[in-house]
Amino acid sequence: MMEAQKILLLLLLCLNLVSSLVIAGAPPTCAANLDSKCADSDEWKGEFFPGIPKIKYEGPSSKNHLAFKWYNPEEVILGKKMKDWMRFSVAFWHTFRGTGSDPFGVPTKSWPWEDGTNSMAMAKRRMRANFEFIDKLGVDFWCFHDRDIAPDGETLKEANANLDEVVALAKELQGTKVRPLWGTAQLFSHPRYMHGAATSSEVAVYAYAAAQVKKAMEVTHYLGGENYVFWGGREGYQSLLNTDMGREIDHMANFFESAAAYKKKIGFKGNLLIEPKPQEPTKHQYDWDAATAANFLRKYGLINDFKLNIECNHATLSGHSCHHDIETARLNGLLGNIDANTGDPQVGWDTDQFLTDIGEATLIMLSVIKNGGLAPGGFNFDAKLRRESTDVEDLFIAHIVGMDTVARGLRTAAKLIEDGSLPELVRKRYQSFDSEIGQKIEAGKADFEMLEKKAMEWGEPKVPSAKQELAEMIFQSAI
Ligand code: XUL
Ligand code: CO
Repeated sequence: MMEAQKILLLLLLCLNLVSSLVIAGAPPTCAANLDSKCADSDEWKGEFFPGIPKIKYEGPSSKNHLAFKWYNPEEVILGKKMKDWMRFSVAFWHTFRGTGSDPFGVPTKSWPWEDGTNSMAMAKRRMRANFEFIDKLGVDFWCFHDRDIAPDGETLKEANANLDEVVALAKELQGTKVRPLWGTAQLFSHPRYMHGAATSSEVAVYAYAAAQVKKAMEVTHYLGGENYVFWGGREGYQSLLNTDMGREIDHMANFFESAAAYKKKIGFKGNLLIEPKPQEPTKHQYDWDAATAANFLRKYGLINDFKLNIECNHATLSGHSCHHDIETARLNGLLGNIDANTGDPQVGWDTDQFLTDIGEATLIMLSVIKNGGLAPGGFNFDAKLRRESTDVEDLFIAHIVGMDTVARGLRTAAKLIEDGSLPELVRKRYQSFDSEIGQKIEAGKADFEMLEKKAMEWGEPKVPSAKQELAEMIFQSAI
């Protein structure tokens, strides 16, 4: 061995010793470098998040960054416990598979339990970390894609076997209270899906996607999942010159029809949810906002079989506010779930940030209250840490601030409803329709001849103020 190599080896050994000493002094964690019992065994009794307590509600004056200031799960607001309004969920793919990589850079996060592989042992260790996280955060739900939680296989059969093994562990770790808010199949990252999954030009890809969804529905059902989601990241086109859009959208409808039939066949009682999105990352997406998705469902006679999963960052990418798409879904009777996140208004792609805007959260909660809640849906944190946030505790802080923001939105929305001046402003704005003629219009009993007679009789209408600034004043004074 050359001298330089010897010195390097010595240096590495020293470093290793120092890190072992640091680890020995610290509370135990399921670190990858512990050649540890926790790698894939049931013997591990240590913690993945040592030093992080169970997160408690301490009220708005608390300065503890590991406590809730606004989310008090058992507190009753407008007749329902906060936890039942929210039904918060942790997204496995961001929280446990997010690495901080982006189109310009490699991963920035190195969680102590990760060994850099996509092995079965790693999948199981991550699953244990997931349930410790969920327990400490105090939520009842989690969401997953098939390929986040278990490694893919050489064949579909092998991939299914991997999934079964990890799902069996998840079932055991879930206990009796925790369950998936929704599960889904990952039909976008593998090259086979480059032309789409249900809308691929290749029938073998359509069949492969169907098989993957079939399996993912089965495991979601087995885990007691409350919903099943379809997000078609690659269902769209780059150019209409080489695309038969009509045929592709028909295929998408065929696919959803088969999924609805299979749901009934296996007795899955949860909702099937379609998640609209304008582009990912370069395609023109077929179900690009709540209205387009609602029209699609109506056109193909699927409106009674599906609801929508509205993601805030997707709504803003389609040029709407999150509130707009939630209201559109609600008014179509389709509001099934919210993927709670936010985008950066200056950055034109899916940044999936944790929602921290209280005004936005209040608007969202006004819709959720009108909807009578979201159950069996909830709020899934489809959100990730910034690339620059690299401490383990950041995972907790991000969820805590997200939960507190939505909780604060609920409190403010309840205040606005109880105060009554905003609903009264809206009621007054439309009160002319409470008249005899207005009621006839609303009952569909006013024909044009009758309306023409009235218009002649009334003469030039007096048009009142919309009082928008007053509405904004009332809204902001409640926050
Ligand atoms: C991607 C996205 C997905 C879906 C599930 O933008 O939101 O994670 O929620 O596939
Ligand atoms: Co989403």
